[in-house]
Amino acid sequence: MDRFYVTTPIYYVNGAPHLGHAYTAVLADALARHHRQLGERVRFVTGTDEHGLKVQRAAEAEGLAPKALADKNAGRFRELFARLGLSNDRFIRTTDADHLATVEAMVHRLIAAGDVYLGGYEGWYAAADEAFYDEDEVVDGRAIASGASVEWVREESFFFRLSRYQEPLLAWYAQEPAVIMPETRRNEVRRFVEGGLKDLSISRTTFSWGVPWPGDPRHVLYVWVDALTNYFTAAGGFADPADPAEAAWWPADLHIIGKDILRFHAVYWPAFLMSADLALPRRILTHGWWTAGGEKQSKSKGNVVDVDLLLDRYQVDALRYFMFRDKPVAGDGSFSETRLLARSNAELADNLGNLVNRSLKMLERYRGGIVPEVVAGDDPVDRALRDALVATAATVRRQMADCDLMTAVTAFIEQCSALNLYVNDTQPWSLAKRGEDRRLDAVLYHAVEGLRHLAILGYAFLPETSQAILTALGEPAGTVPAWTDLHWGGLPAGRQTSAPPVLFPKLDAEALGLSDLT
Ligand code: ME8
Repeated sequence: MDRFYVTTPIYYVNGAPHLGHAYTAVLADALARHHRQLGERVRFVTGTDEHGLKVQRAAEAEGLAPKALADKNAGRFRELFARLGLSNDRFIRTTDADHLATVEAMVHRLIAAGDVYLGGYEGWYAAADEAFYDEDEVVDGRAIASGASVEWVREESFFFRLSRYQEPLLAWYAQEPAVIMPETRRNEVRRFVEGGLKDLSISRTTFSWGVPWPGDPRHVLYVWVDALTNYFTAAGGFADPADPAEAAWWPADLHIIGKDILRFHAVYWPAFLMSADLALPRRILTHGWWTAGGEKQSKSKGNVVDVDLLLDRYQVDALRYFMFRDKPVAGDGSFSETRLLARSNAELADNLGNLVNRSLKMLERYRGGIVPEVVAGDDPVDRALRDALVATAATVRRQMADCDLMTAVTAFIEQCSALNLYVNDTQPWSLAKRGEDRRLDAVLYHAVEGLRHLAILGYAFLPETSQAILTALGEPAGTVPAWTDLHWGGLPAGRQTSAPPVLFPKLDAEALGLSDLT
């Protein structure tokens, strides 16, 4: 594959972003960066979902027009994503003009396919989820799946003939078993579809904050049709003859979503695409939740972690690293700042940071910071280090292809430990004392060339750190370190390196007042 189009969900603008939003965004960013390293053309899109009842109500509660609330909160998402170092190519908002045009064209396609009819909807609706629920999905006024409170709605509505797509969807799941990841989620979706699909209400008449139904402005489009279509808009939409290159981004290679919105992405979205005669996404990665007190962190539960606060305390790379390292992608994980602090100190400051510091300092002390001549040296310790670096690169590559960031980042940090051990074992300071110059050259070379490898391997997870290491090694700054540069001997002899950067200052739990945090 020579291209990679990756998306995050677009986030509701009813409130401020929190750790859960940051997580999906950073996952997508790491995969986008990795694919850029592989030399692929990459498009990475994130953004905000701005229409619907939930946003309209939040705006009313704040005494703002919905668009004003959307502007305010879209700005907060943008700012946070900049702080997190996201490398997205576009931040799409569903109020963007090109999106509105694409949505309208999409609805016309569904109509042209004979998949839309006017009817009456009566049933449960949860504004918090912007979802319709069946009787058996509701208990005591709440949706069982999400806990959101439901209300009974009864109104005229346009329907999408979702029932027509039961068989085509089942055929797609069977033909492309790897599309929905992980497998447990695929099975969940398949069982849901096997249970039968009812036609879906795709318009509302009882509020106004939405895309007007083409040709019938009494209706606004159901927000999920509008929202899901963002992925297609951001791929260029219906081939714009002025810019055919843009449209070439469809289909998406990877949609990354939380498990709360699986049904929308693995059932409704492919059905809309089939109806519109558009290609289906190649993969849908479903991740688990960051929890607090055993529950999903969510704005409505008021149990969210403030990412800005964390970023005031920790390096952005420490937070990114922690989110990959501490929770498997597919599973849930309870967030603990104590653990974030412990990992930042032990794994990043003491392990990686110390390794960079001591290696460059020794090179400075013993060789004036100049990279020594490459010594072929078949010392078994050297060979073992080189072999380990090759193996780690293969592991990271494979795990990133499987979207298993926890295993990938763990292999990376274990490689940092291994390089630290190499320095401990070879004892450059003793070699210097004994005047074993050739051996010292070999060892120093292995240490700093090892650092170069680590900077390339860690770029997807720790982009700022990776750049700082490469800069200290005199490598070109600001460019994406290519995966093909992972070959031994890339660091040229005679290169002047600079003083080690301070990567991860040691943090003190008491000074941070950590006792009253999770
Ligand atoms: O659902 N842990 O938007 P949303 C991990 N607008 N991830 C979490 C999380 C948590 N506790 N909480 C939220 C919507 N997320 C729709 C999407 S897409 C066409 C429309 C992440 O603001 C996770 O990715 O409720 C989840 O799917 C997304 O935020 C939902 O964000």
